[in-house]
Amino acid sequence: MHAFKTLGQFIIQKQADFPYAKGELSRLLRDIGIAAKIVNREINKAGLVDILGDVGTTNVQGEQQKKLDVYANEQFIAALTTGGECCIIATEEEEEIIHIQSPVSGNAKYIVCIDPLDGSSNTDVNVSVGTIFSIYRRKSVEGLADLKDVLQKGTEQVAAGYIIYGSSTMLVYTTGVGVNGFTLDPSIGEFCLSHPQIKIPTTGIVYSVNEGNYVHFPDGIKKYIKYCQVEDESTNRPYTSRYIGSMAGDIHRSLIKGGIYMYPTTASSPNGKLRLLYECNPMAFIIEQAGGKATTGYERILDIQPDEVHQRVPIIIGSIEMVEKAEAFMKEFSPKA
Ligand code: P6P
Repeated sequence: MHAFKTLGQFIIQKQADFPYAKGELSRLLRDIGIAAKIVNREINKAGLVDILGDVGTTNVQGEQQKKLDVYANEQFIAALTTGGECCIIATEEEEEIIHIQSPVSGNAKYIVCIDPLDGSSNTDVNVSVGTIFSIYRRKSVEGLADLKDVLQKGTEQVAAGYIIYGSSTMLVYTTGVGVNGFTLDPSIGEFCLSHPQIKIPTTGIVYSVNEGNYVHFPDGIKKYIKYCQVEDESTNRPYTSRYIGSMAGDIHRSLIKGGIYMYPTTASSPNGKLRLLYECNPMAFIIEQAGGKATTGYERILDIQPDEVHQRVPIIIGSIEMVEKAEAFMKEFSPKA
């Protein structure tokens, strides 16, 4: 019988890291873990029931919503509402922020920004998808929390994490004291500590970018991609290209094996495609906590002051030596105007 530590046991044990913690963040993380298990169950049987395919509606991004998108959004909102620790939710699936008005959450102090099912276009073809979340403490001290409590820099996050629904289902999160990974054991319905204190390798041999957009990339990114492809045994090049079109999957591989993931500006996404609040900031917090780096090519992702909820930014993230090499190419060939 192996001795395992469940997510719940770990959260409670780590609560001691925060002397003033009264358990609210622990309960909030527990609520997210519960919703993740419910979403996981539906994803795992999606091919068997009519939950795939489009619902005929589109989300704020103008993307065709898949039934699983809608389902996942509903489950995380329900869990966070019932749990009573969250006062505002900003979700990719809704234009406006959601104020949680319930007796139990009247004094709730946490804000959750979430992409309930990132990479959902992969659900029809059985490729990994993910949930990405970011947690802030409200700054306002009186009245209802509002938009300014949501538009906080990534450096203000109190926790961030992702769930990856892949060959196994994992929850990876940080509260600013390292990064820990938990694998769902379906036989007991618990996330169990499987990857304690994850550290991202300082370098790697995998670069991850949608090269279909190559012609529209900044010259610095083009030069970096060519650098990755040049033969040089002393630096293990040419690197390998891997891109699955699901941020959680591409970032998770980089975290475990080392590597770099990039979503630069393109013609169709002049500010980049990925959203600052619920994709780039949480992933940047996790990767920095694991010893990596996350930048737009010009500035640290976590230092950006958000202007609006669904703001997009370009991102270069992963092993620190690879990210710094890409930054050097950006500085030389695509200097900031
Ligand atoms: P493209 C999924 O839609 C997503 O937000 C990320 O998960 C993924 O890395 C990226 O967009 C894929 O975008 O334009 O390469 O299909």
